[in-house]
Amino acid sequence: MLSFEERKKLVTERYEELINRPNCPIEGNGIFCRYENPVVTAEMAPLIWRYDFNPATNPFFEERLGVNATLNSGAIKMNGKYCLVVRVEGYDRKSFFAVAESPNGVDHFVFRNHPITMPETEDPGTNIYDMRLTKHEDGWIYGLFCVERHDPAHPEDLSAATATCGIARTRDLEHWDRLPDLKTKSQQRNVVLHPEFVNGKYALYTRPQDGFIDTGSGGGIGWALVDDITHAEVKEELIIEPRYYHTIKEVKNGEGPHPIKTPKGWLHLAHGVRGCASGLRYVLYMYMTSLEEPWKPIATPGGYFMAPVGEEYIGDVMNVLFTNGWICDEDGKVFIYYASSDTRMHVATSTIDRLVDYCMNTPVDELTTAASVRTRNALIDRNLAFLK
Ligand code: BGC
Ligand code: BMA
Repeated sequence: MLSFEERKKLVTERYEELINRPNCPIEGNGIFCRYENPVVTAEMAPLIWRYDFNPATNPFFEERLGVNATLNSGAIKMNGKYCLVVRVEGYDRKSFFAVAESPNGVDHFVFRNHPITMPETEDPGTNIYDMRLTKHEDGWIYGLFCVERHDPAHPEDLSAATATCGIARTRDLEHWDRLPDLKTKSQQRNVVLHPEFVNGKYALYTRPQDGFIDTGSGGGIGWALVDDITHAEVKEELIIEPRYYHTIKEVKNGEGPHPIKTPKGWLHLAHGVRGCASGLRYVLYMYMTSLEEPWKPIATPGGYFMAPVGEEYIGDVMNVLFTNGWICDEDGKVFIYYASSDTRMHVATSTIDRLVDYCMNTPVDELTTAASVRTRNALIDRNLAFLK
């Protein structure tokens, strides 16, 4: 094996190569482009987070504090940079948040020196993850995330846990004010803050669930208005994006990042989950809601928008695509940040025009095989007539 100096040189070269690697789009289905390389991986976590650089205390240049995965990242553009608040997971299974920034949104993502030190509430969490960032019209940038704790009702069951929505706000992604956790009747993961006031109130996309994993009677993506974000409480919840039998969102669904405002309506990106022999399959899908009444669906394209391909299938939790961040540039270009198999971050790019076209003109899922064949035959007949 190599010496301290040789290892340091090799490891540093590999790291530099990764963060300087250019990324190229791959033409796909006309709706979005995937990119050749992931944008943030565990190997791109700074070396000073993982290695002790002092030969007196680390004579073999061992990586003693490894990073297991970089996944489900919130996204926001700030001072001209594309910023991801990455869920970084150590070898110890604890997640924390850290900011990685890129000048162009598709490559050269580099982490800031320190991860985020998130202040705690009086009831500290065991784990925090999956932040949704919202630059709200009140002037603050909010981060809503899942706070997980061991379930005190089941002391004997070491996997019994509770999921709650944590809330914090910042101006610079560096200094965070922690607000009290969201009060709700049920457990919550995937809670997202809408960027505008609605009827003078803060508006949340919620995801009520019966237990830690089971959404059970929680019917899908909910909508709730909150009077005071510094003591946020959900009193009433309306299900706006339901789950259905034998669809891509049969078992669960959840809002991704906050919706983007377009002239035609609010554009939403979400995840849908179904069960299969190999476990849960997570895919991404889209929908749109009304500009004036963001809780009312106006377009629900059937099927998935993105599902894992190739290397994306493989990782810590297989067969999973998950998203909680996207950035829309002034020129209408959209950067969709998604994680594959709870392991690494990718980007896909598209435009508002293409995504709105996709939502408005993709046939809805009519929920039976017979209806799906009718829809496909109608397309074939139109094509045969047109191409004659
Ligand atoms: C994990 C999450 C996962 C959740 C439900 C948590 O312990 O950290 O990634 O979504 O369990 O499976
Ligand atoms: C969920 C999410 C994610 C994760 C996914 C797949 O419930 O909240 O944290 O990506 O499971 O493991």
